[in-house]
Amino acid sequence: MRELFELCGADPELVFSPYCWRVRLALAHKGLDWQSRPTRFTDKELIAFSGQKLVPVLIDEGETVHDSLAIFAYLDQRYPQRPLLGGALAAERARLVERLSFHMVRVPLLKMLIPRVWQVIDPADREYFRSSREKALGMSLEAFADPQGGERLFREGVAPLEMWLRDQPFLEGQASGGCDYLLAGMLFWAWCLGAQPWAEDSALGAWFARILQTYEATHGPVKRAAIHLEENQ
Ligand SMILES: N[C@@H](CCC(=O)N[C@@H](CS)C(=O)NCC(=O)O)C(=O)O
Repeated sequence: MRELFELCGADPELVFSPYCWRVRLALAHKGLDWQSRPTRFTDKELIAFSGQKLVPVLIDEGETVHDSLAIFAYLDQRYPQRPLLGGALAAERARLVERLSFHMVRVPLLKMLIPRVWQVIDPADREYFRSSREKALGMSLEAFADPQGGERLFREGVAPLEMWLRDQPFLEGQASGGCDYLLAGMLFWAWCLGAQPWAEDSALGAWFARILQTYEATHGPVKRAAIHLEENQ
């Protein structure tokens, strides 16, 4: 059996982590099934066997792999059909895309999504979420969160991708591949938390819809949170 330990909210079906979504999309790309193991922020004992504290963690045929990009590489090596990363050179390029998406997309989305994450997580996770994020950010959640500013930064960050996707249906060309899923995982994070900072009729919006539809065609509707935020959030 293949098991995927992935971050969930108070509702175990609400899976929203960008890194876990990358792995779901990669498994779907390979045509592989998996059993979800919903894991809350503080469920560290559930993943202790992996020797570290973050999800996603995949158990496949007795192998334990963590880290989304390492899981992509593992899946390519174990299941060579429909490569995600391709050869060593392509894998290095994917690492570059991963770093770019981290800074240009992940940071703006974090500014947008913090109030939403706060709402969906188990109340028992909130103290851990606050203290771990405030330590990493070097400031309070309230000082960092800026939904409008984050949305503006997101649009600026994805502007080059918008141009790219006007010329071809996927980042990787005519068919989706690892780089598409590295970025799409970030957008699934927003989507599952009920946000959509891209226009539906944009090239980026059409690209996201293609990836979402392909995933939903085999795995059913993706669960989204119904979130009501105050005017200024
Ligand atoms: N580089 C890792 C990052 C994994 C990561 O940051 N996971 C987050 C979920 S969004 C996590 O497990 N957080 C739990 C915690 O902060 O304790 C990857 O690509 O998989």
